[in-house]
Amino acid sequence: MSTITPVGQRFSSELTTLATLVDSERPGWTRRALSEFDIAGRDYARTLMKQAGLQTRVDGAGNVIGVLPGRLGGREIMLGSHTDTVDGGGRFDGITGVLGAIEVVRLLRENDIRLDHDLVIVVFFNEEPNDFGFFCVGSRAMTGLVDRTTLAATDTSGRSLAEALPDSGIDPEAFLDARYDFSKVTAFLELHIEQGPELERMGRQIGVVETITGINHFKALFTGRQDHAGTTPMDVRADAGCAAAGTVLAVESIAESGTNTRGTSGQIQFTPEAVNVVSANASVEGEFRGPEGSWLNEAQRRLTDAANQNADKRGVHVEMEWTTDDAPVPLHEPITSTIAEVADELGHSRATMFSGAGHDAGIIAAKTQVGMIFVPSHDGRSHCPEEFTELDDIVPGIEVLLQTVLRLDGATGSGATARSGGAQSR
Ligand code: HGY
Ligand code: MN
Ligand code: MN
Repeated sequence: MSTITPVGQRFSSELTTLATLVDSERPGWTRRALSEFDIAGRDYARTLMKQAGLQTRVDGAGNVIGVLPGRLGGREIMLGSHTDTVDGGGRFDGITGVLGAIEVVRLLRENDIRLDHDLVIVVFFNEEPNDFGFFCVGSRAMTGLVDRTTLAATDTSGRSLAEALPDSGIDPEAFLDARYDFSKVTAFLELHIEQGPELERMGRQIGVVETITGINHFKALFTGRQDHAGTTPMDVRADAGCAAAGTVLAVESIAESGTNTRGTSGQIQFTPEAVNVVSANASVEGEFRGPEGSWLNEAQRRLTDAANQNADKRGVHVEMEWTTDDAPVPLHEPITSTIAEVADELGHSRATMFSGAGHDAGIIAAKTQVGMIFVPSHDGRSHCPEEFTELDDIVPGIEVLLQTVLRLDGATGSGATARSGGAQSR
């Protein structure tokens, strides 16, 4: 295997530039989908793609797609991730995979290596949950998982996704028509930070992802009766806020019942927000995650029961909606074992892992073979300003990504050719 060392400084300076394209009025590094900052982030990534020699376009769903034509054409290897962040997020989630993929393109060209396959790089639109109840929006559009129901979804102000998309330069009709032809895609690979503590705890450099978590999102709306907080006796109240609070605690206790299972009530709203008023309405939005579809279904049933019990005993009405239920996604052989072999041959320690985070890879897996490569997260922190991965921990991930591409190209084509003796990139 010819060792080609990624140029860490390029990655680092591009990460720094991307980290300036954020909403400075929000904590951490905030570049939420459908914001002006997200547009700037994807535009910057497209500029880097062009500079790396890719033919670029933006599809009907806002996905930025770059192509490095192969010797034979016709078949593709796809790499990608996302540049949008959560509110108050970090600098590495998604961005590591986008900049890492672009670095792979540069290394191939600088070492005069021409793949058989076309190499396709994708910056997926809107991977993080948006205000309309959806996440992995761009990859869902590419795989045909969006429809007019998606467009009709509304945010808390009542605005629909269809009304919001044009502000990001996306025509709702083109959004519905953004299916990608995956029949020519041999494999999809995503480099990503682990976002958890396992690699650092084990002292390993590379995570070879076996399964991506299932995710069930819910939205519970409680309707009670607005009353005076001082004069209304406790036994005649219909307190929507207390019914919601009991449901939040049920999420926690249900999630504690499984292995690698998680439950989070990330958004809670009481209306009116007044310390001396019994809340008329309350909403709870959250999710369950886990490696087993059967557990997720059982958790969904148990929480629906708990919400109804918390509402009934207070004379409150509840409506429970499950907005997404993505089953756990086993990733594919021989992609996974190829990643492991490459890590071994490069001398990078590795561990097989479950991903508690969702990824575009989990959506693309319905259409082609998929593999994921993790690099460690410092203190296991992510979706927060403390999210951090050392550059020395990212470079091995890019090396594994590059060599896995070469291995897959060779395994399913006649193999990449170095037009001249490949120079060592430093
Ligand atoms: O929420 C997730 O798991 C991912 O980081 N979007
Ligand atoms: Mn994320
Ligand atoms: Mn991510």
